Amino acid sequence: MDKRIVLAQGDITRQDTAAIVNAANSSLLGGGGVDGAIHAAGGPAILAECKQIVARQGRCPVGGAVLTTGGNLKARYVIHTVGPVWRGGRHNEDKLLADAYTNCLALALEHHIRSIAFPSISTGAYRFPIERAAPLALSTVAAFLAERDQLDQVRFVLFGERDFSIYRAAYERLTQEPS
Ligand code: AR6
Repeated sequence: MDKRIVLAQGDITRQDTAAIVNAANSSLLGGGGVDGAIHAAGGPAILAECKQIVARQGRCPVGGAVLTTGGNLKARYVIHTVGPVWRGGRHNEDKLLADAYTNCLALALEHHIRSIAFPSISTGAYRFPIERAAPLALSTVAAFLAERDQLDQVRFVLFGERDFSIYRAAYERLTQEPS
């Protein structure tokens, strides 16, 4: 596994990476979960910029990503992405989840961001099974990093102990796989 990928247990709003990722919805107007926590901690400047983006380019598609200020957060930027809602696994959910991670990383590179923290996208309100999401998230990020050296760290910040141990197990499994 790429050593630039790091797992941590905690609150994404407290991370000191240059950018943190928000698991948003297409309206970009806020919500519960990570989205609510990020807007609450970052203050109104984030929502104001989200509204400008929606006025300019419309709602954010599933798998897409947009960048705003980090407002009052330690992170300078928030990258808002929209993961897929789990609908049984046969509605392109895997591809859309991978797109969400990849588009966040591509946007980070465009803005010369060298460190980024992800939550576990789609595995809360959107009900994507975390046992399936974890290896997909990790392998998608590893594949992206394998071809690029502009990023120093990609941190996965897992909120609960159970989420953290599922990601850790997936990380170890991917590490053992011959590459
Ligand atoms: N830091 C890190 N992870 C967190 C935090 C936090 N502060 N809070 C929750 N999590 P969710 P989704 C974890 O529901 O499934 C919103 O209403 C949580 O335990 O935040 O992509 C949006 O507006 C879970 O593992 O995002 C959308 O409508 C993970 O973050 C919808 O929810 C993702 O859970 C998006 O749903």
